[in-house]
Amino acid sequence: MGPSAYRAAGLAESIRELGIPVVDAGNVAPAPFAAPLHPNPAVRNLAETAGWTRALTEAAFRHSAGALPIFLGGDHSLSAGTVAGMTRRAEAEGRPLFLLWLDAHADLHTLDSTTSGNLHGVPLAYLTGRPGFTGYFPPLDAALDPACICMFGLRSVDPAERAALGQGVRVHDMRDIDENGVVAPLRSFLREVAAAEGLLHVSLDVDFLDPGIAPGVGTTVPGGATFREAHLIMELLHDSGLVRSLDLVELNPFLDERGRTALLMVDLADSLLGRRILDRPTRSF
Ligand code: DIR
Ligand code: MN
Ligand code: MN
Ligand code: MN
Repeated sequence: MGPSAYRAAGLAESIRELGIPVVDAGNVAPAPFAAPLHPNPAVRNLAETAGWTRALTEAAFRHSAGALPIFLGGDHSLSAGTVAGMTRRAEAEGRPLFLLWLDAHADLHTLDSTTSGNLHGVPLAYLTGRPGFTGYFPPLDAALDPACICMFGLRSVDPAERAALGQGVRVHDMRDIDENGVVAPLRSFLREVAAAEGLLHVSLDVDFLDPGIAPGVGTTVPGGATFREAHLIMELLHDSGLVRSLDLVELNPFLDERGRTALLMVDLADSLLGRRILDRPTRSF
């Protein structure tokens, strides 16, 4: 129901107000995928998620030709497909893909290490080519170099994810953001993307935000990004001109309070696409 909630919150209309043409490409349907049973009995919805990954990889590649696609979820497992598709897009344009992961969680479990069995916890392990996905998920064209990934907002990391974090991913956890803010670390990452002439994909998990402003997600974690920290990140991203694609994920409208989380996510997408404080319509959340 996430995509419907974004449509109801006026995502397309508010982007059009910025003078940007918008096409709603509709919903993606999962492709069939015959995944064998996994030895980890916790793993849930494996074949279905692999099928979504296959379909979303194609959709992301196709819809990113000459456009900036916004992928609406839905579970964060969808990024396994959208980022794989954008890796293919970057490859086709002869440029490296960089990934900004805005999330309370690291989403670095393998199919073997996950204990919740929720596959929203595995996309970054798949995308960086960690072992154990062969035969269970579609084969990747190319694995993403962990050095091309930057995380902001981390505050809930499982022990099995900790070791993988040491493999070169840039991590700005909430402690780091509390001490240093978001501006300097983000600018330093963006400088690196610009220097490498990279394409930037941004993956925004609702639980990156503090639950006080964004209750509409199943995995709230206290101590998240504030309203202004989140908008400032989006404003800096817009100024950089480097963003090529965006995921808005993990919205659960059934947990939302009168659509305020959906509206906040729409507003953040607007900031990323160029809306500024002075030309923002007055809204109450
Ligand atoms: C936990 C929670 N690490 C898991 N992950 C979440 O289920 O693997 N990711 N909520 O967004
Ligand atoms: Mn996530
Ligand atoms: Mn999360
Ligand atoms: Mn999640």
